[in-house]
Amino acid sequence: ADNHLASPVGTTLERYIMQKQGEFPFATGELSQLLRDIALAGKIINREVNRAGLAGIAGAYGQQNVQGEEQQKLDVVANIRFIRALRNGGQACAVLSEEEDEIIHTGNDQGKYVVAIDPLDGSSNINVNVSIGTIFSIYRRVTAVGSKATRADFLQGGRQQVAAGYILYGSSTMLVYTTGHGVVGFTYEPSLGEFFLSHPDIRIPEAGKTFSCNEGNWFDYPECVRTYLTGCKQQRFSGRYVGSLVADYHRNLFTGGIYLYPPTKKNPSGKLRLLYESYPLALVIEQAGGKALADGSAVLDIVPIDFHQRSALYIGSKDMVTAYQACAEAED
Ligand code: AHM
Ligand code: MG
Repeated sequence: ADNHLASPVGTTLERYIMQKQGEFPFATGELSQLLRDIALAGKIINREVNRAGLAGIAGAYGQQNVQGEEQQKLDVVANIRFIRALRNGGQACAVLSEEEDEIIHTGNDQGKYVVAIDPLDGSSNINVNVSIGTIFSIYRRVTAVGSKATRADFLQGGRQQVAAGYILYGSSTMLVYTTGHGVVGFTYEPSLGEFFLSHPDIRIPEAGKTFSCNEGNWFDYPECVRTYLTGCKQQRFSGRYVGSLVADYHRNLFTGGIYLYPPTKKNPSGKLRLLYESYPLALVIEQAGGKALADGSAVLDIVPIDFHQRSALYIGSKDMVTAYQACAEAED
């Protein structure tokens, strides 16, 4: 008689993580807890992002800062909030952030994981009400539990990531991640404060008809990139470029497409950061059946040297990235 009460209302992230953990009997639950902490950080940043438009008129809705402090920039706020969530969560012993030069030790030296983040990506879009995102990458530490994390924990290489993903603050807020067993997507329900499973198995279409790059850099692009893009145009593919990596990537993940950030005069090694932009998105794309290249190798095979090193990035549908690769190899 009470059947209607038992009818599923959707799987929350919490429940999903619990179920998955049950499938791995020897898992200790620490990675699960870390993913929950990241989701919490996402909710907090989502709140700040949503409020951002009101910040300039703070007085109008009674939120004026009594100390008269200057409104902090959203990317700075996101950085602080994210690190705080990880510190309070306890599973991450250290964090590497786009916003900070050096490793941030959380004080949880017992934590088994380290996390690299771009807390709020899409700098040109942050203050103009256009989609932005958070990107994260997780490693199991290689240093002894109980000691302080070191550079070695972060410089393990892309294939050693145990989980990676992103949060997109778009028309809806979504969390998309992989733990190496496919890619799942959750959509945030703000009135309930919960992420719900909306995309249980994300696969990128093998072929696509969308290319995403900053064409303003055309005259800096290597010849092979121009050859490839010219081919896209001859086939009347669509050009789509938000200028927020997470947004461009997310669209291509769902509809099929390729995102390109080649080397330019200004950024001779590419613009995107290997550890917290290229690596995590490359792991997600490979897990979704797509492909991610840098110059000369798969992104995940690049040997990391520096925390903030950059890479070229050609990422998306398998067939498109392979076609680009053919142009690049023909030029060699
Ligand atoms: P950021 O980390 O300073 O925000 O830079 C990364 C962003 C990406 O989100 C985006 O894809 C790219 O830079 C856009 O660069 P450009 O404005 O050169 O096209
Ligand atoms: Mg960034």
